[in-house]
Amino acid sequence: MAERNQQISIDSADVKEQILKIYPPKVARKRAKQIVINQVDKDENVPEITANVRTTPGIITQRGCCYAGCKGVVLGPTRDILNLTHGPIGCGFYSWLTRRNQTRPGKDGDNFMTYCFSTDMQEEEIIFGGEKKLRQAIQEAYDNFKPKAIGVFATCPVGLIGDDIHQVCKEMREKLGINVFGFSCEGYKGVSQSAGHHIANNQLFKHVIGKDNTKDEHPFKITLLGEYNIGGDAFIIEDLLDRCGIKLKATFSGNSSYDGFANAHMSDLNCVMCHRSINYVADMIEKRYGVPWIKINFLGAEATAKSLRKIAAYFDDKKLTERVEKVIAEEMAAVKEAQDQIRPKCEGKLAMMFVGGSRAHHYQDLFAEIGMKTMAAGYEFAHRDDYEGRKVLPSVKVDADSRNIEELTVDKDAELYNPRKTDKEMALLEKKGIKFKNYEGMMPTMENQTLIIDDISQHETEKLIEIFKPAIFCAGIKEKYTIQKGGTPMLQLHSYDYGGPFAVFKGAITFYKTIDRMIHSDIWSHLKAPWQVSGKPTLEAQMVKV
Ligand code: CFM
Repeated sequence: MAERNQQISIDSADVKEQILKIYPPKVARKRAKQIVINQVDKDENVPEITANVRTTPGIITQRGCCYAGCKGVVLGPTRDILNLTHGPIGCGFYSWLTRRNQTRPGKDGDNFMTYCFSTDMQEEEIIFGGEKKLRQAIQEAYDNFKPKAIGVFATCPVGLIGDDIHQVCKEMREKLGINVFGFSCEGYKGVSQSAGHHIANNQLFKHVIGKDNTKDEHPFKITLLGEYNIGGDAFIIEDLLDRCGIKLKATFSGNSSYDGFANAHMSDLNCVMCHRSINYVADMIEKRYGVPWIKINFLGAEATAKSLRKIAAYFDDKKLTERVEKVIAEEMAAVKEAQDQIRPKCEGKLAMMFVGGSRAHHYQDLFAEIGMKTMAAGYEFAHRDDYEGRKVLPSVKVDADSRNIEELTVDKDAELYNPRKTDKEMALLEKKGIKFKNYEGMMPTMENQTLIIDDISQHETEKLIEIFKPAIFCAGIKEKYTIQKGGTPMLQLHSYDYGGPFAVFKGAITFYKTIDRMIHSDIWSHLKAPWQVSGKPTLEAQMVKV
């Protein structure tokens, strides 16, 4: 077995075999398609991975549900849309303040995030229907809080008993004179939270975006899509953009407001941070209003500099470019100093990350900046394009689960469609290396022979750690304690373990220091798991052969 923290050469095919060998043949065959050994050719083509498919029953997955993706992820960070869960109290309660999306109160002070709103369905509603209770709850929420908008989220039983939340929302919208809209995001829809993102995006587009057409004369205004202000990331991104003279009109949906969403289509460029959760909105805004989108990344100092330069190049203004370069130079001085201190201590050490649908890619840049290598990575619920790059989209099969989700047909807006750049300007920008509507994916940026694993299971996690002994493993709360008890430093990349922010230049420095501290703490060498003390496992079990 490899020594911890050493550069190692292990045959990935052998590792894959070792991981799969415990599974019954049918499960092993299925998992083999989700465990891929990376191989990038000169045209950046990579092997195909199976993703966005149902988890095999019996496998311990880290995924969440559709409701979590809609109510928790995309709409959760909206401070002044009152989010009302229609369902049993558990769904509302367990999606209440469990994600570290921070917000500032708006000018009007409205911030409903600290409240948990639910219809608290009981047996009576399950049997006789819950629409009456929903109507009452919307009324009560309105009477108490007078919000601008109310979002209603359906949970599993609502879909099963057939409550028509959209009809209730329509009635209440007319009665109260505020925007009330619903999300059919029952937990069972789709194979993971990813379906919920799509449903959230569709409804935001249908019911909120485009409601306010006020013009904004700022010359460099952008909207940030797919940045959720975990641990304050969006705050420091906004500060940085401010210093560069770029106006952040709206963020979907970290530190966001209803008014920001309603007017977001009036900005001149959409910058997509988390492609997985929100690329649909970027596409729809472009089709209807003519606002182009680019992929940016504010995780990693180099990636941040590159993203700022892309934005400046898009606006093609000499003063803006100079200002951006000045800010980059100022920030990079401190970044370099931190890298010089930390890199020699971390160089060559191994990292692994299995997170959500975008961070397992973005955070590799931060590790690389202190010389660390990502040996294995994967997403919980991403699709093939997040792994292989957006160019594979035409070959992604539409399966039964995706068919469950409405595909909106979007046309050009008769009055507001306004391509921000002419075809000629766009072609020129492309020539300069700015790719529009493009996301290169995780695999083309990773080294050959690294392991890419989709929807990783607990067994596979433990096996990887046993074989590679990585210096650090990044994942979420569900895996955290088993990994730590086995003596491996573990950083939560969802919540940042109550640390962060990790975005832009300042966050990069915080990240380097966090990693350095974690992997050099000697607590791990003092730790002995119970089975290491007794020499025997504390519990044994066998897989049923099918
Ligand atoms: Fe996008 Fe996210 Fe992520 Fe995601 Fe998430 Fe998250 Fe995530 Mo947790 S929207 S895909 S559904 S970047 S909550 S802020 S950290 S799994 S990698």
